[in-house]
Amino acid sequence: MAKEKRNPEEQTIDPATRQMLELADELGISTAFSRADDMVPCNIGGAGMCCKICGMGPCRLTKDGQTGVCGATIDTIQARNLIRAIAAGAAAHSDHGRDMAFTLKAVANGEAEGYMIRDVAKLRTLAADYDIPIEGRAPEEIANDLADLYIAQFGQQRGIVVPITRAPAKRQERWKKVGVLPRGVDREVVESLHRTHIGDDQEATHILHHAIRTALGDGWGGSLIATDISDILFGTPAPVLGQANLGVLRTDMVNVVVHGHEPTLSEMIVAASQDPEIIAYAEAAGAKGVNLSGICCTANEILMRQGIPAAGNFLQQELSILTGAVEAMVVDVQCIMQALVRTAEQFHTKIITTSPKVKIKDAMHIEFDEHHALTIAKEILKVAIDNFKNRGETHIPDDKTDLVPGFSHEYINYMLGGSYRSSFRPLNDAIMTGRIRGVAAIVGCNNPRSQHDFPHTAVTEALLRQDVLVVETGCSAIASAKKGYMLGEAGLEHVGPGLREICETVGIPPVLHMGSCVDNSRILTVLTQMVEDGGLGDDIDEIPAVGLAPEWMSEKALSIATYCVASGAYVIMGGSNPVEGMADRVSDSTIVEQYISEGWEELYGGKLEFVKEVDEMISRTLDHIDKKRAALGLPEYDPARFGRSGDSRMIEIEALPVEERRAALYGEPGK
Ligand code: NFS
Repeated sequence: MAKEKRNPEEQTIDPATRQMLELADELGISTAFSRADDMVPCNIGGAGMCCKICGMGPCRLTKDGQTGVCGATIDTIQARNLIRAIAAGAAAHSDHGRDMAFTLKAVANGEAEGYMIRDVAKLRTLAADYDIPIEGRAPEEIANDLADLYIAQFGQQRGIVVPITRAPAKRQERWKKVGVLPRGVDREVVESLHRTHIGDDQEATHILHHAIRTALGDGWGGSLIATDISDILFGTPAPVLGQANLGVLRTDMVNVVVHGHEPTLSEMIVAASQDPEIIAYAEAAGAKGVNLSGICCTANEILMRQGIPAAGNFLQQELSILTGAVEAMVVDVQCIMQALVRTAEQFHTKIITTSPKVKIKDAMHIEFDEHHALTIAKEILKVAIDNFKNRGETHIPDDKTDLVPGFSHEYINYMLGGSYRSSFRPLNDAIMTGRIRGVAAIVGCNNPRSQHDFPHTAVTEALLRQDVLVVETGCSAIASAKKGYMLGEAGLEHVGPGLREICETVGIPPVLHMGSCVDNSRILTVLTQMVEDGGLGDDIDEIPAVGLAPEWMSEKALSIATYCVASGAYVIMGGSNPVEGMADRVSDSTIVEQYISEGWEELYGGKLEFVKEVDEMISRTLDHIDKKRAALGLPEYDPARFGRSGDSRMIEIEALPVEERRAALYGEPGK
């Protein structure tokens, strides 16, 4: 296959990214975009047809009926590759959850410098869910018990992981019947690895049965634990004003970009950056202070809680360094490219690794320890400030867009019903009447194999026009933020009439930012409450909703997709299909492809499909939503019925002559 070099217009739709890619070309610096163009993907491995789990191979199965040296068939190999990826994704999310649980334990025992329990109400609600006594106890005592309970979920051998008891009752019954309730988070990941060792589980559907159990241990285990504890320690998100894109970098301040996933360090860096000692230190270095911004899911964590701006999503990490304006990029875990170090060498930027689990060759390492977090955060900021004097020419794009993130499950409840009648009732009602056609969760990564941000925003725009309410997390959320869909009125011209009315009445943007990738667990709890509030069936698979990851690339995305399917959702993944096999040559789809779609749908009511074309993603989403509406006996979606109340009606009324306006507002006199 010939190598194809794309120009910046073809590589991304984002103007700031284009500008930086042009600069990279000029300077002869490689980026993930240019490396993707140079590296032709392996079509054998990419389609799941390569097995390298033992030393007799690697075996490449490219002909119909061919097997590996051990006799493994293509189905076995594809299923093994898929479950291993899911297990790695589940491990990454869950290990994050574990670290959060240990931090909570340290905070409860007064051993974590700088941290405190910020959301006592959420702590008490969760503790009560698990029968931990709350009356007459200090938050620290309750937190200590909750931390112990959560820590135990990882190494637990028998029983079920406790957060899963928060799923709808009917769903739990289904999981019990099929035998996929996760016993312990780590146990399921380990079993995935054991089953896929040479000479073990060799029936594709049996392997994939355990993939469901492993992924459920992530979504309703590790990830949900991570979200719960982040809210308890740093506050449950509520709307706040923020900004997104590379234009958030400043010429007159020390720029520190935090990148990765865990909020423990980044939250402390936020606190340290506002410390008078650090501000004075920065001023002494000739800067106006420290300007923090985020990349990837760390960006989402501090954006939705503190309004700290997001410099960009996954594919903008290297580009932020190309601006020449970043004194330090501080990274923890996940989605961090090794290429950052080579790029940083061309500028003055210091790459600082902080996790005991992640070092990058030639990067500076300042190890984070939650017991001395504030001290370490200040040390890191001083390294950045000391580096300010080495800054050369800068090229900061002008682009930045305002947004309002922070739509946690709890806030949506409050927003729709106030403190005393918090509820999802208005949302359910709007779906039932057809004002809102359905709900789509658009999540996940960027992938340089597609045009950066295009699949995310194209799917989002099309669904908004069709009155589909969109919730987003991760890099997808940052893509929408940059386009302005997360700012009330600003995004509304793209929105269908019924959804527009709801946005205007409730005062929400058409796309709700629900947090980082680990916070896809929030989407599970939202769907659960939609079921519990009634009118949309009695299980998640009955809701007219679809999940999409239009630019997926990470193993975590596969784990998320799988736990959403197991929870009843139809999930569409864009880009490459890791179980495509020889589908195009032998039949319409492989056995594994069929099983994760039709097979899983029979068992869980949700299905997983890999769809390359954006238009196809949109049409399958709408078909599924309409099918679910029909199954619930809801009226057929008809955009002509709505859009004549709320603000748009007021605009029409205000344009009328005085008498008619009065009549429209107050009725005819005497009537
Ligand atoms: Ni999630 Fe993808 Fe990474 Fe976050 Fe972005 S790349 S799977 S969205 S930052 S985890």
